[in-house]
Amino acid sequence: MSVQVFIGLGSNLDNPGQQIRHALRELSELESSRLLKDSGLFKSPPLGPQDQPDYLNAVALLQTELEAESLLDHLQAIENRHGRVRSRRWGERTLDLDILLYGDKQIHTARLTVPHIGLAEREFVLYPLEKIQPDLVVPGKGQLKDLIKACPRTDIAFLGTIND
Ligand code: ROI
Repeated sequence: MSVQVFIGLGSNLDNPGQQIRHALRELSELESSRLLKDSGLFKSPPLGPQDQPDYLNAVALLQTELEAESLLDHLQAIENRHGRVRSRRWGERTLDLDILLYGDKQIHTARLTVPHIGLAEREFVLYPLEKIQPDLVVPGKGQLKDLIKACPRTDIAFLGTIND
């Protein structure tokens, strides 16, 4: 059975725009999956240590037949191909791919928490989600519009559409 999945993309190292463009292409090539939409590109100040570059963020909407944990394996393989190394907690990264929402499921396993932890407090997730689906309801958390109203303001900026 196929399910609609929202995936968060973030990068602040090694040409972040290209990291995100390439990652979107790789998402579009995943087995048993189809890339339906992306949010376009957003720029935001780092959440976490401030002595790191600003982030570029986007959200992708994927239709997939992959199970959540199998999708996670694929996302981690893409991150690794992008040279992802974990330096410090909440530190800089070449590419971060997070399963934000997996259909209307709430998942709590050792590897995976869905909806993604922190989703409701992160403008760099909420605004891109709004670009794709303004009337979204986040399982267990309510209307996206209400989450946005309650979210602390940052300097997030929409940079425009993502071209290949
Ligand atoms: N901060 C921003 N602005 N964007 C991110 O994608 C992001 N990702 C992270 C941490 C380090 C928490 N900060 C971030 O993982």
